[in-house]
Order: sequence, then C-alpha cells, then structure tokens
Amino acid sequence: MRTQVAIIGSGPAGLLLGQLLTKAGIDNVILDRASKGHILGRVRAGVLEEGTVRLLDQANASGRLHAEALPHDGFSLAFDGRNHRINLFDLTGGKRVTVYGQTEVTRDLIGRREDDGAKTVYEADSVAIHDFDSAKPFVTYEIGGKTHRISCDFITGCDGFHGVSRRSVPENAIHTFERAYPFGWLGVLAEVPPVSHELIYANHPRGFALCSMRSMTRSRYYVQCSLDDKVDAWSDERFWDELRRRLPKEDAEAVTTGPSFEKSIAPLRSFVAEPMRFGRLFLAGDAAHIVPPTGAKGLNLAASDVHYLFEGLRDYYADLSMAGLDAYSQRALLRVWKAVRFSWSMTMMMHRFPDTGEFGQKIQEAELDYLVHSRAASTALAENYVGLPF
Ligand code: FAS
Ligand code: PHB
Repeated sequence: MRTQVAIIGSGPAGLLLGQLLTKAGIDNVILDRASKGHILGRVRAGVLEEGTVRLLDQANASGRLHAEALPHDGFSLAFDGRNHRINLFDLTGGKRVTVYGQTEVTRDLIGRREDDGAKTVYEADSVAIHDFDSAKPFVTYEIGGKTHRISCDFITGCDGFHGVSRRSVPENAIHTFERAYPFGWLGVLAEVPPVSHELIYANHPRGFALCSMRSMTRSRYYVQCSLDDKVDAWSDERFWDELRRRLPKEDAEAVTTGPSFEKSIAPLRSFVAEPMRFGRLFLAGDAAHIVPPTGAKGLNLAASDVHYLFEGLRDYYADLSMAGLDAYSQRALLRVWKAVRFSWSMTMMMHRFPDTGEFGQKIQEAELDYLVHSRAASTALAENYVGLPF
C-alpha cells in the first residue's frame, strides 16, 4: 500500500489531522492498535478551546457539537468554604470555552472520516516505523499474523504517550522533560444533573475536587486520590461523600448523587519531548507531551499541534516547500511549553501535596484569594484557560 501521509493513532490528534488532510486532497491512512469500539469507549477530556472548535469546523466535523455542546463563559474556584467565579467572557474580551466530551469529538471525527471514505486500519499489531530519516519512509504492521507495509512521504506519530513513535527515535536524538505528581484523579461519570451550570475547581485540605459535566443530565466529577488507590476501594457512596466534603457547603448540599457508570483513576504528569520532528517523522499530541488535566489542556494542545503540522503538510503538497514542516517543532513547542506551565501552575495551586501542611494550605488559599480579587491576576488565568492564540 502507498499513501502520502501515514498517521499512527486514531485519537483526537490523528483523526483531526486525517480529516484536514483528506479535505485538502492529501491521501492518508490511519493505523491504530485498538479496536474502534475500544477507542469510542474511552472517557477523557471535557473542555474545548475556541481554536479547537474552529479546527473541528474546518474538518467539517462540528455539526453535532454546535447542536449539543455547552458554551461556558466562566468557572468557579472554591476554597476556604466559598466559591469565586472567574468570568472568562468578561476578562478575555468575549472568549469562552465549550464543554463537549472527547469521546463525542472522537465519534464525530470517526464518523466524518468514514463518510469521506478515508482508510483506517484498526487492531493493527506491531506497528513499526522505518527509514524516517530517509526520503522514503515506511510503516509496517500485522493483522492476523500477516505483515503489511505502507510506503509514504511522511509519518505522523499521533499515538499518545505510550505509543511506538517517540520510542522509535534514538535516545541521543531526543530530550525529554518530566514531572510526575504524587497523586492521581479518581473520576466518575453519572447520569445525574451537574451541581452547577459551570465547572467548579475546589482546593480543600483533604485534596482537590472538580465538578464538571458532559451535558445538563450527565455529570463528570473528580477527586484527588493517592497513587496507591484502587478503583475497587471507592464505592459510589464513598466517592459522593468525599466529593461533598471537599466542596463549599451550599454545593455539597446541592450535589445530586446516583450510580456511576464509569469510574477510573488517571495518574498526573507533565512531560515534553524535544524536538517534535525527526526527518520525516512528526510527533503530535500526547506522543510529544502530557499535561495534568487541571488546566484542561491535553486535548487542546493536540489540536494546536495538528494545526501547525497540517499547515506544513499542506504547503509541502502545494509547492514542495519544506518551510512549514521545518518550522513545525519550534512553532508547536512554543505553545506547548506555555500550556505545560499553566497546567503545572494550576496543579500546584489546587492540590494537596505530601509536604503542603498547614502553612502550605494557607499559602495556596492566599494565592487563590489574591487571584480572585485581582483583575490582573484573574485576566492572566482566564486568557490561559480559554487558550492562547495558535
Ligand atoms: P490519544 O492517547 O488520545 O490517542 C492515541 C491513539 O494511538 C490511541 O487510539 C491508541 O490506541 C493509539 N496507539 C497507541 N500506541 C499505538 C501503537 N503502538 N500502534 C498504533 N496505535 C497506537 N485531557 C484533558 O484536557 N482533560 C482531561 O480530563 C483528560 N483526562 C485524561 C484521562 C486519561 C486516562 C488520559 C490517558 C488522558 C487524559 N487527558 C485529558 C488527555 C487526553 O485528552 C489527551 O490529551 C488526548 O487524548 C490526546 O490525544 P492524542 O494525542 O490523539 O492521543
Ligand atoms: C472533564 O470534564 O473531564 C474535565 C474538565 C476540565 C478539566 C479536566 C477535566 O480541567
């Protein structure tokens, strides 16, 4: 098989890139080791920046989003028993975020790709990248024990943190930066109305909590938990009780509880690999960087990487210019590091660390109290949260 761009990974990065390329008439094939059902069963991000929505518009995959998503003009920071609203729309001169689950984004992109007849190979085993430093790279994979080969012009590694792409690069050619956090997030999905019409990020001496949603009838909640915690140790009753203990009284009393239908623990880390380009192999999304979900940046960074990478590929196929592709890594990393910093700062401000103690708790509350009462500080938070420009 031959294609122009081989894409490894059918998550948001790979699917969005694939859709933009297909619409531009650039042939591409997506390979994923998972089944379509497994991919559609993943529960991940929930908040989209305006730039991400614009890319989904450009990909002609935003019809359901505009019909069902929830525009949010603000969110609340809860600490010391009270809620404080951050008015994103006012502070950023009219910008907002959109609440729409990554699962739905993935479903819409897969559906559009199928409508356009573009090729995806699911359950592709042993995907391997070859000769990415040459002008004739290729990818191999196995289906049912039979090896297949895809010759291409470029390979894009959109295969997430645990993918094969970054691991295919010689160690001396890549520099990684990492910070692992000493806690995780226990998340649940429940078919109950959210406690508020906007998100609530709560700092509490018992630990962080987040009240989010997927619709006005489906809630997504998180509590900070130990890395040693096991999902089985958290009954629904224990989860609801812990969540309510970390929220201001009026919110705790307003929480509608109910049976969870998804419950999982995700570890938190900050990670960046530099550069993001190796010859004709380009990394995008979680394959190149990971952020703690506190700033709602993971999925949105994948989108901005795809924006830069698509522009470079489009220009190459238009007039064989390599300029956009040569600039990709530096251009993407400038935005990546700003989002990594923001996500780190939100995580440091909102979570209980082993050494936080009483003094550290008072410092976090003082930082939050300054932030919510300073227009300058709130503006800085708001413009990072809605997403810095591409
Ligand atoms: P993805 O990981 O989504 O997709 C990679 C794809 O590559 C997968 O389909 C995988 O099957 C495939 N793949 C992997 N290895 C392969 C191989 N060897 N061969 C072929 N295919 C391979 N972000 C937020 O903003 N908010 C959140 O609340 C949030 N929660 C998260 C919870 C979890 C458990 C995780 C892991 C991430 C979370 N994220 C969150 C971040 C997440 O949304 C990512 O940023 C987003 O999925 C990035 O998309 P991709 O880069 O496409 O990577
Ligand atoms: C979510 O709804 O899953 C979500 C929202 C905001 C975040 C993280 C996760 O910062």
